[in-house]
Amino acid sequence: MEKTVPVIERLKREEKDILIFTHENPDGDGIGSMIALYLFLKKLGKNVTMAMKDDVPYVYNFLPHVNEIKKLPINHKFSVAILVDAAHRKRAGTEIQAHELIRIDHHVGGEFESIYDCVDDYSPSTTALVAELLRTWDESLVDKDIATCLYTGLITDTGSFKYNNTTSKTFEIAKFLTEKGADPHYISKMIFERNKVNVLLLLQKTLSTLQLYDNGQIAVLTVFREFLNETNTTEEDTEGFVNFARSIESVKVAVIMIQREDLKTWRVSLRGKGEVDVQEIAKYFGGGGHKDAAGCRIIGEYEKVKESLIEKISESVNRKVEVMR
Ligand SMILES: [Mn+2]
Repeated sequence: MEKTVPVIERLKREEKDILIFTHENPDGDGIGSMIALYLFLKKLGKNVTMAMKDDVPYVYNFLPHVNEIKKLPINHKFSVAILVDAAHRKRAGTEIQAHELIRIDHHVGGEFESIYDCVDDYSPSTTALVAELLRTWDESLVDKDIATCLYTGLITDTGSFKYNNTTSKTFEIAKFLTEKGADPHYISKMIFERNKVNVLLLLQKTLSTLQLYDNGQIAVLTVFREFLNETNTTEEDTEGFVNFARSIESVKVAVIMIQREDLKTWRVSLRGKGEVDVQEIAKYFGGGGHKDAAGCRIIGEYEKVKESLIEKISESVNRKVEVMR
């Protein structure tokens, strides 16, 4: 893919230190992209470090070489830093020091900063872009560990090939990675079948908050801080909960509001089903994402925050109906 060529040429030239980093609250796509790129560049003898602000979430602790991920911030200025799976370096949640920035991402709304931006918002995942990049560079260096990391991001960002970002190209990349040693059964088992009982208890409490609006077109779930305390779980354990709200037949937009430690900030995740562009809604509240999956942060009192969200979502849902008529 031609978009990857300037990045490859730039990295080939790099003889000093390279940092690879991803966004805070990292997911399978961010971590998978980061480790895959790290392993590949290491094989080429590059001086490379991978780092992020948060710990590796439990579900991704099976990935190869996770223990080599360093903690951000790092008090050192790198020659070049590669941001994966985020539109802006601010998404790292902490300061990054580097002379030059490369971006590999598939989010909508980032600004192009240089020719070293490998951004394609049609790509199902950042790992799909990284797979293309590594294939273009030197396919023979893609081994089982690298393929495992890339396959992980591909299935987590496509909901195991269920979301509308899944195309024949997605399966083509999955085929390539499987041929390189990624084991689909093993990876799915590690990600989706290692739930802790506490997480199910948290899910139970969260589902009890379900509220429907606009004739069942909008579903809202809430994770109050006390739920996390009572079940001895963390915010990262709520990953995927919003999909239960989305799975309701009548629902067009599903929302989960997660109360942060300060009790007044709400981390909001929005999920669509192809009809309503939830990225637009998130953008209104200062966030971003994709058409079917987006997020934002809102500060305020619970009922008021919820009300303003419902109002905005309701506008989009009803506008859609009008257009369809
Ligand atoms: Mn992603």
